[in-house]
Amino acid sequence: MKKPPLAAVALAAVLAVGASACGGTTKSSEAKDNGAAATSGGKANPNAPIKKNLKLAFLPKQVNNPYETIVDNAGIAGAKEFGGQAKEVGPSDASASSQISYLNTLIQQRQDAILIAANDPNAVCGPLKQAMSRKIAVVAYDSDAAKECRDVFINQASSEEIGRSEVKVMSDLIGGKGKIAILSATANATNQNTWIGFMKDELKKPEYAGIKLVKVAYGDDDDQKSFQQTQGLLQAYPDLKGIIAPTTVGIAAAARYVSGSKYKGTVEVSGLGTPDQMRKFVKDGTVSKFELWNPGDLGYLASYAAAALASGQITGAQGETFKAGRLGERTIGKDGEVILGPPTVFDKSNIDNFHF
Ligand code: RAM
Repeated sequence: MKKPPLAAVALAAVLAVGASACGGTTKSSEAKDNGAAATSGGKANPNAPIKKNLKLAFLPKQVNNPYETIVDNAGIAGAKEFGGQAKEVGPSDASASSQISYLNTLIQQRQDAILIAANDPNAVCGPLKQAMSRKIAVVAYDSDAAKECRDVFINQASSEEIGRSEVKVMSDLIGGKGKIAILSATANATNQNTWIGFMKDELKKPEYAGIKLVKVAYGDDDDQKSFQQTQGLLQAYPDLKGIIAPTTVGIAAAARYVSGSKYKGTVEVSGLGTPDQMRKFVKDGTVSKFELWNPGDLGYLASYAAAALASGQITGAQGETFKAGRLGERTIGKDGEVILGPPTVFDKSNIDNFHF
């Protein structure tokens, strides 16, 4: 897999948005000071060695999502580097209630760390707090749990940057004018809802006055439902100019629908996708540009953060640092958030350089 430094730098320059972390979905150090569920319960010891044979469990939004598979497989491979044993368990639908039963089992199994991409920030809180009270490290990755219910959140990129840049990309594609819709994942997904919040805020800027967001639809990160939702959007709004799908499942389904319909060439599809799923739609002209980060690096970073927490090197407080293997030293930011790095924009000029 190639690294994307140039594209990433270019995007960061184009965006010129603050790299500050988003509000609302992350943890405050005050919560920890209040005794709210700190895993170690004590002070961080940055020199503590990584414990041997740590048991890590990844609980993705759903297991049959190619994106989550890349993330978790890389996390599992990363754990081998420090002698840990990691596994992935999870539901086939992206629902919070399905995740709860997995959480209960993982707590009974006395995992050293649970890593979760939360399908709802609050619905999974009860079992996550229970896990932390039993000294199980809790790492949210990809989609955050409420900040008092996890030790750290490994965010793929600045949520603000993701949301604002998706509007900017779409605006460029449609010449700053016309109706657009968002095809999201599930209605309660923390990550998509945070990004959509920033998209709506970005759309308030005068340069986007010609763009009207007509609908936010939900495909539940289910391929068929996302395909049908795309069809429904285009039936309801035949003059739609663009669809932003901030989900790898949604964008692939939307692109597949548009590529086989009369809307190909008139409706732009953009958002977040994996290069392997989107390549054919870039090559057939349905999709011009979309974004993503390196999902493997996200899982790898989450694994190292889990090991650092479970070994007492960090507690999740702002300013603590830990070593994340090939990704180098990382620092915990405000509200327990660790940011992987800026996203990359893919188009026909660079897509063949990326294989994930
Ligand atoms: C889907 C999931 C995931 C999100 C990506 C971009 O695979 O919704 O949570 O981060 O899209």
